[in-house]
Amino acid sequence: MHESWRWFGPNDPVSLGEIRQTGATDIVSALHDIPIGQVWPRDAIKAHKALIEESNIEGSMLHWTVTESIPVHDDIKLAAPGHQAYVDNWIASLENLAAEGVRTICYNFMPVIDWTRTDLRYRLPNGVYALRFDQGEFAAFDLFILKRKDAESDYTDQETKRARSTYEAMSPEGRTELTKTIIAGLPGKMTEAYSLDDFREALARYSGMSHAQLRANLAAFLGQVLPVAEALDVNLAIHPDDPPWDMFGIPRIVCTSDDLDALFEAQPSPCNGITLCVGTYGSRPDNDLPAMARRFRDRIHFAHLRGVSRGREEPRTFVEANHLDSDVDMVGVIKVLIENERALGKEIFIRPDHGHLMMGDQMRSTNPGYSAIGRMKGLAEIRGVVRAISELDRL
Ligand code: DNO
Repeated sequence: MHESWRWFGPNDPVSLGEIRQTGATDIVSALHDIPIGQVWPRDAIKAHKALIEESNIEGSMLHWTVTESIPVHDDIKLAAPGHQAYVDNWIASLENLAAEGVRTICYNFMPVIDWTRTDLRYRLPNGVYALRFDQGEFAAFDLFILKRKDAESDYTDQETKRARSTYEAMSPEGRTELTKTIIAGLPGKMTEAYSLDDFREALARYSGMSHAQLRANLAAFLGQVLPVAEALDVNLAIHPDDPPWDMFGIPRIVCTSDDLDALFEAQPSPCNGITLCVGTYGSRPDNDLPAMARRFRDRIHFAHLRGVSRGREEPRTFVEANHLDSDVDMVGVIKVLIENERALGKEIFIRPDHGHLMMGDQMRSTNPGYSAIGRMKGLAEIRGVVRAISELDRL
């Protein structure tokens, strides 16, 4: 297993020097400054790579091996007129990355918004802060702040009633903060930041879009990308929709095992792979993570290791838990990933996903979910599990 670490580039408060200290060997990164839909020029990729490798010394080498993510322009997801230019650009970026040796590419196909939370500083009893998604707050935003047309039909009467009380109990600052958290998006997102009006417009473009149509648009996109990926030995790794269910009345199509079956049926190429984001898939009680790790064995090129604790009454509400103490059987997942590697004779990239905000990191600014110490704790715990399983098997 290659231990990787996400680095947002020179503006990331967590420096390459700190990453080096965690013992990670591989860097997951992207050219975040390039506008969505534009080509990543080979020179810029080369320079980014050089920056990562510049202070390498024997015994401490970092390499950029995984791209997370090349954003997919919404026009591609909509198959809007003129979207072919964006597909061509996406393929050109892939070719330029491959030419520089970056051959694992994470991406997602979430309409309008990327990963979403409602609370970026949820205090746990031991004093750390975690990311949280609260379905009631989300509904309050959708119904009473965004006032989305026809939103009522997506909620039961009881949910609407609860959302109204949640909304009424929120201070004006709280409402503004929630709005910003949802529509401005989080670091690492692959969609635009919106104003409330732009957001309504972006959603409206999808009105009437069915799951089948969105799936067909993904398959058509991949139909053009995969032959190039095959020729260049590039592995694509689609990231699931986070949270993994429909939001704002528009379809999300990478949420479950069945969704993945449909994806591979539409495009069987071996380069059509996935990012097993354990935390995202694990946000649904009907996703059995060790079973998925086994089932999609030869499709998993990259894994995000983290887990959530789901609400007892409302399972769509979740808080990001300690890496080994969530609702997901993390040890079971890691065991399967190790078995997969042995069976296939190849190593995958894993990274600790999201960490709690803790200790000294509480005194500085870091990107939500992307603290240094919390992620290092996650990585250290995962590393321990990997080592223990690998050694025990040998005894
Ligand atoms: C959040 C991440 C996402 C992810 C993109 C992948 O922490 O999982 O930003 O990188 O959705 O395309």
